[in-house]
Amino acid sequence: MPGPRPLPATPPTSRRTPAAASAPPPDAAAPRSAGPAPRATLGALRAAALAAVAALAGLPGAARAAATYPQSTFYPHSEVGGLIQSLLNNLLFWVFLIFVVVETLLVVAMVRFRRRRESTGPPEGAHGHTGLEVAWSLAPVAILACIAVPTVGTIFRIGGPAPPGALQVNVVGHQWWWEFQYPQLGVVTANELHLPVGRAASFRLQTADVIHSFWLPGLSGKRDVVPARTNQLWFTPDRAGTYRGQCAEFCGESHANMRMLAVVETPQEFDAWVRDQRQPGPPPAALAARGAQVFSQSACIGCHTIQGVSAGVLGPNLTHVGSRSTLAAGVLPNTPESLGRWLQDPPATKPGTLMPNLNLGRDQIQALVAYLESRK
Ligand code: HEC
Ligand SMILES: [Cu+2]
Repeated sequence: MPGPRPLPATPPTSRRTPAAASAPPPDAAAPRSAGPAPRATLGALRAAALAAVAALAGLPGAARAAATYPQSTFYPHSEVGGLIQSLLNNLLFWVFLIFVVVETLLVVAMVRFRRRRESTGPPEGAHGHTGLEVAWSLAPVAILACIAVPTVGTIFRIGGPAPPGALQVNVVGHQWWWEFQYPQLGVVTANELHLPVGRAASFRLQTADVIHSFWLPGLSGKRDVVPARTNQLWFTPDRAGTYRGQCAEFCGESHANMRMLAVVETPQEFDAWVRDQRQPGPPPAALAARGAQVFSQSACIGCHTIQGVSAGVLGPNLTHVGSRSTLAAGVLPNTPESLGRWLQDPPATKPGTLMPNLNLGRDQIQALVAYLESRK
């Protein structure tokens, strides 16, 4: 922005030192000039307007750059995400319009009614202008209506019941991981949600402990998961892909380590995944068989379910842990090395985790890794 400039069109008024302002103007009786703003002021205004337009023109570029960020809400891939996005665009339009009108009036008032050399005393006020008063009472009503109607409409559309035939998913937030149950399919998994593209998914959101918030920014808005309450959320993913999400409500030490993935896939891929998840898992062989033995003789069984082996519910269901792409809610990639690291000392990897260090020996860990990784 250019700095203040002298106003060459009316040189005497350009320097308003306190002395000049207090000096009695020679033509004090002359009516206050309301002529066009001096040319230099208009030039400065034009430059400022151009700068503002250039900055705004940069916004879509910034939004495009956001597409490379995996947790951007700006490129939604569900109809619910799209509704929220168009509401945002709608509100941004009104907000921008209000900004332009208000700033224009402000600048016009500043230029047109500025103190002039010839002016004396305080400026004249305009009192009791009924037209103006009605206008500035009605304008906010109109603006609020423009904002409220689409907002409330969107709230009702996305807060209503899921479309018929939706896939039911029960989400349970835990410190610090997500449990996903598919009651219609008899599948329970953790941290990695699978959804078929084009079919509505209806979520029942509950928590096992404190308040969490379920958020998959690329697919929909947030929904809190509140103790002793069941919240609802639904959306229909419209593009296959892997979407990242995470807890969006501070829930303790490892809140930032409470991530999830939503794998949106074709109905055939989804059905294949469900088929695999419903299998009891392969019989363990060789080293894995030794791992199975360690597992069923350790504290693991008190906290973890493996179908046909144990029924603990404090930690994630491990029946098909080998099929997931991450461990400990997105903290580690699911590789034998990082699984070994996890089993050796969970709290060292994930501060505060409710899985304790069980002081396993090296060969126990090796056997457990072979066993768990074989559980695809
Ligand atoms: C006191 C309960 C408890 C015990 C005992 C326990 N775990 Fe865990 N386990 C947890 C919890 C809770 C998590 C979730 C950690 C997180 O992500 O914050 C977990 C996570 C895991 C994971 C990662 C799963 C995933 O999908 O992210 C594996 C693997 C695992 N445990 C294996 C074991 C094995 C093997 C044993 C026995 C040697 C064991 N656990 C004993 C509570 C327990
Ligand atoms: Cu959290």
